Amino acid sequence: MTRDVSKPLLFETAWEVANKVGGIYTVLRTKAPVTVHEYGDRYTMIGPLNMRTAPVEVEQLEPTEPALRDTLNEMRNAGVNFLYGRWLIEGAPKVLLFDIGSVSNRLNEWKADIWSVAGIPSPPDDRETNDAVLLGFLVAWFLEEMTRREKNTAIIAHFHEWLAGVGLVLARKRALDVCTIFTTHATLLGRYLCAGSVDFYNNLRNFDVDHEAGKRGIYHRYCLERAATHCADVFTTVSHITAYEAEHLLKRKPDGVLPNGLNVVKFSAVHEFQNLHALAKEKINDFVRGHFYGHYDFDLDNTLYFFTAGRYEYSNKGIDMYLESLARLNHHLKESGSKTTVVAFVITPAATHSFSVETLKGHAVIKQLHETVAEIQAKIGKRLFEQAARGIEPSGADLLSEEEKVLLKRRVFALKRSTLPPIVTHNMSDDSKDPVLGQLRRLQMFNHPSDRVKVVFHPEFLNANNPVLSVDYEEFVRGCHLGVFPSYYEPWGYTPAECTVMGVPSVTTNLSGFGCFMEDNIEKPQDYGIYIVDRRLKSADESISQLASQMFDFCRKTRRQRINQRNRTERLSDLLDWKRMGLEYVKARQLALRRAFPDSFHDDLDDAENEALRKVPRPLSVPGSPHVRGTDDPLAYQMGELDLGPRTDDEDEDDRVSISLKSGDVLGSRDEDDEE
Ligand code: G6P
Ligand code: 1S3
Repeated sequence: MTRDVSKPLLFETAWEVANKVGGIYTVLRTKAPVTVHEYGDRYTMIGPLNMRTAPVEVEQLEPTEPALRDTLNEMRNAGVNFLYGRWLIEGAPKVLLFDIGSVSNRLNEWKADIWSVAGIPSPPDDRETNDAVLLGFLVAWFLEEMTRREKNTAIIAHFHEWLAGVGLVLARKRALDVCTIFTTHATLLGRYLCAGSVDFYNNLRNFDVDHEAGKRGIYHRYCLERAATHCADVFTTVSHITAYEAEHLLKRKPDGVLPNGLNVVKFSAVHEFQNLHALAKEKINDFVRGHFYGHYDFDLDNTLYFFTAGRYEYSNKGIDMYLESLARLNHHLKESGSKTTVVAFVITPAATHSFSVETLKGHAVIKQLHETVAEIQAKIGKRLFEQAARGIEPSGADLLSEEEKVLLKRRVFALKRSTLPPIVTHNMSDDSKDPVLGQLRRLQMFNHPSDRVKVVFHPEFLNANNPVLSVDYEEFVRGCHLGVFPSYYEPWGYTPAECTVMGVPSVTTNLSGFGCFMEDNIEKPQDYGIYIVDRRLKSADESISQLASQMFDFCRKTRRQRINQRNRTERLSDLLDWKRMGLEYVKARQLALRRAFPDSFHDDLDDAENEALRKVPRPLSVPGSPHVRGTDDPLAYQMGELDLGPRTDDEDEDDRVSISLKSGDVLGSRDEDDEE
């Protein structure tokens, strides 16, 4: 059928629409403004209805567009419950959240259906697969009704990750008149294989995928993922390294790579983010004083805060390598007689009971000391004023009353402690089996006064209502000096990207999508505060040494050098802005339209119209798309058919900020006193 492809409708389905689980939530949320800018009301995100979060995140609306209104009415009449409305985030995209519980009575029927149409089994007790089936059938039902009612306009259905892929498989099996895109943000098998003790990257070509999936009890999930991959008009992933992985594990070479961006908010005063660093650091200082009470014998002015954060995938996220390297850093700092202290945080959620008594006590005694000093300070001020007003010259000797001296002494005694400062802030549910604690014990990192590297394991995500570390994640990142993310399995990796846009240097690896992207685009990433550990060609031991020496070099920077480096890091944020990255999504949609509706692309259209159909819109008031190394790179998966060719000479000079990144420092002039 011929459909009008000039103003298509776009439905983007994912499990994490207004439903925070992991990185895909960040993709959808931060990408919303550019997609809404391009599609306006023709864009709707579809996901599951999470009754805990949706009511506070989504404002309910009545659909007005006839095809959508009638479709939803029909589904409602058939017993489907949903929430349609506006997601209250920047861009305010329309969302349609299906209550999968309202159709759970159809689960067995639909599972039988997916078996009969696609030959995919779904065992009874896999909750995630059951949810995926329910959501998938609802989405396919919705798309089918929409295509019946909306006959003229092309419809693009974009699905993220296997959990949303069932709808895509059904759309293909039912031959719905929509074009489809499948984006995978990881592969199921890749994640499982990497978490085991497998030499993953050297064996990618050789895995017997069905056998490996079966061995791990995920064969049915793997089938769903692979089916979505093969049913899509356009198949994409988030990085070249994951494209390579997908080609071997899912057996389809991706049509392109859609790297993840961020919604970059620039402060009008360049120095603002530096001020924010100082303010947030002061809050972390407060925490550190409380946590290390009794052993707080180091100078906070010469203390650096390192951190790693993310889901608790111990080896995939490189937490193991982080801890090993910290132990070596500790050794180097001690050996070199350094006066610098590093407080290294691990922020990752694990099963806990509550904050430990020791942690709470530390913060209580420091709080008491704060209050006592503030009280005494006020009294001293009053006394000084009285004396001066009466013409008596204050001597200073009698500033403190005997009572105040005793009170202060008591507060100081309360700070004494016979144990070392804890390495974990909470009571763990299973202390003896926890991998972080196990490794810290093995490495003998117990926050001894002689240690130059102290460790704090905070096994819970941060939030500003936290009684001991009262900062949200963003504020915490801003207050730190270095994010360390030595991942082994990381299709993209938002954590270092978030550091970058906040002007905080970070460590990543050449096995992470982000690390490879930076390596591809920037001549000397380390000059911009992006340190890349080689985990591809080096042995684990060599990688650990490399990371330890990167951290050691960082510790030797002066404050001035750190400030300069933060400025340079922050300048990279344009490179990660969705206003650039979103162009790859634009290309993917164009390719899907061309593949699904070839008859709608008439070569005999007059030039202007033809141009309008083909041309990727210019980015929104920012420089053009970043240069990605040429196709000689074996990991290069360009958006083949729609490759719009090399950029032309008539583009604005300013538009090429990142194009010359490989050959020169064009992200702004170097600071006078840059050290390297
Ligand atoms: C920012 C602030 C400065 C502060 C500095 C501390 O740049 O604007 O006033 O001195 O941070 O940097 P540091 O790396 O020592 O935390
Ligand atoms: C995935 O989430 P993860 O942390 O399980 O998707 C993210 C968004 O694309 C990506 O940044 C991350 O590397 C993947 O692993």
